[in-house]
Amino acid sequence: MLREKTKNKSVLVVGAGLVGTLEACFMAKRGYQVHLYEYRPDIRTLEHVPGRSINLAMSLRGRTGLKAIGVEDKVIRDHGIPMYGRMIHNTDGSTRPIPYNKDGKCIYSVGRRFVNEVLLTKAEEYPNLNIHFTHKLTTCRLDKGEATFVNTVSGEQVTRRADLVIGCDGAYSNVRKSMMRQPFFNYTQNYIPHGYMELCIPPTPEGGFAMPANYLHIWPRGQFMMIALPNQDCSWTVTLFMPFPAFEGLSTPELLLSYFKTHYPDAIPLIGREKLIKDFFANEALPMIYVKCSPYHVGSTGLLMGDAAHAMVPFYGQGMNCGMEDCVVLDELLDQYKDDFATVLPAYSAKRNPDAEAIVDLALYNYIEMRDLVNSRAFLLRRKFDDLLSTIMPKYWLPLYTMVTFTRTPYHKCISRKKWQDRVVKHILSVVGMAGVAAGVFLAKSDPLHVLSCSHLSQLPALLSRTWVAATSLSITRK
Ligand code: FAD
Ligand code: EGU
Repeated sequence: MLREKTKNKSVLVVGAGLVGTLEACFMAKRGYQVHLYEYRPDIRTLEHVPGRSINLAMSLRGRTGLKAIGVEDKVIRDHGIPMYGRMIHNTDGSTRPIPYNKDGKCIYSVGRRFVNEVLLTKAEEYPNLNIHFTHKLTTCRLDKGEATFVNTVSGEQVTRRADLVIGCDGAYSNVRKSMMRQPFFNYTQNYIPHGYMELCIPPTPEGGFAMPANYLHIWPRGQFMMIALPNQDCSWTVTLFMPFPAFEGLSTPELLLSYFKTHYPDAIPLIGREKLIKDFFANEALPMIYVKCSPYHVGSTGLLMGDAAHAMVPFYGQGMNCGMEDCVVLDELLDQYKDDFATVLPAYSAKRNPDAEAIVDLALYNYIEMRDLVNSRAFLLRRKFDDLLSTIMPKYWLPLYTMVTFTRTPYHKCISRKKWQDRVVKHILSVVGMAGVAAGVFLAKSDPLHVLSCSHLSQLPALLSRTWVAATSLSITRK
């Protein structure tokens, strides 16, 4: 398996999270001498892992990364809980399922810790991969392939050198910090006004799921939103999203309960009144940040991947998926340019940056859309129209979330195709609108009462199909 070209080269990966551990496996598989450094102790030895979200939605892009190193089945088949659609919870407690896909395509709810552990165990199978836990990166010189760590147990400081240092140390990356003074390195970070808090719906007394299991449950409420993903043990992780001041406003159990009674009445008995109060006041709201930067590389010796390169808000369920796809894209370029870092790294930055920034934008756009448009009728109408077109032309007209979730269409192309679709829809609607006015005038002339009787609606399908032909032939060129 080891290749002549790579076996004498060393790669140092910083951060043994979801992306760093996967990337270490990819590089070990190519034959590099890999060292993976992680701040925390081995999570497999811990009882409780502190930190963010317990479960995540995994879709095609993440699965492609897992598959390449042979752990897809272990995660998806043996562990993942399929979610075939969203289940919308209305304020009156009624629910409505909206499937993701007509062919039964689905996404999977996976445990962050489980996936990380599977990846660590896989990493240990490579003889040329070494993991160093409790090592915190303090500084690095990416231009020299150098990184300095503090052993958090012994307090000892060590400096390591490698042919390539890859920073996979998350949204608050220290590796990225070291790039700030690099000429032409651009960087922005933004906090959004919302925070999130994780709550829990326990299993029923019989040990089953308290809600239909194979859905992503959503309580959309404009400024507020709640989302629930199923766990292996039949509990649910519920994530409450609210502006920080709103969290602060819920300062007493009475205020909390009345807020839940107003917005999520059906969730109170599911979580349990006492547990809701206990967990809410024991937890704190956590901030959400998004990060854009470029380029991702320094010469032929340094690279950023995963959240370190492109942290995003969670409103598309793509952060981990995108980070895992990073590993696939880098691997493809290493193939293409025969493991020559001096060529591969600039090519990676050039290829990946437009796509990473596209999904950062899409996630942010979704956050705004969820907030402002959930109840807008025009939005729902547009959505229906979109669905109609994708039924008519399932190959050609994919809704945006389908391209993002169920294909590996480069993210920036998802956006340009969506923009093209929006232009087409606008044309169709305006042609339909004009045709409607013309038909109205015509009918009104022949029989004024007839217009009010609505019987002309029967002509609408024919009208629609004709205007469709008209609109598409209106030289709407695809970009
Ligand atoms: P991380 O997972 O943050 O890992 C970074 C690692 O680096 C950690 O192990 C850390 O200990 C280590 N580290 C940090 N600093 C140092 C240092 N100085 N020295 C050494 N090691 C260090 N994504 C999805 O695809 N689907 C979802 O449904 C989804 N839901 C989400 C919900 C929420 C509420 C949030 C906040 C995020 C969600 N995400 C989701 C995004 C996902 O969590 C991240 O994109 C993903 O974890 C990024 O992986 P990473 O390995 O790049 O970073
Ligand atoms: C947010 C927080 C539903 C996990 C976007 C859908 C998310 C996830 C959606 C979180 C939503 C929003 C999509 C998936 C997924 C939906 C998606 C969002 C997982 C457009 C644990 N989003 N998320 N869109 O379609 O494409 O179901 O924290 F509520 S999975 Cl905000 Cl597909």
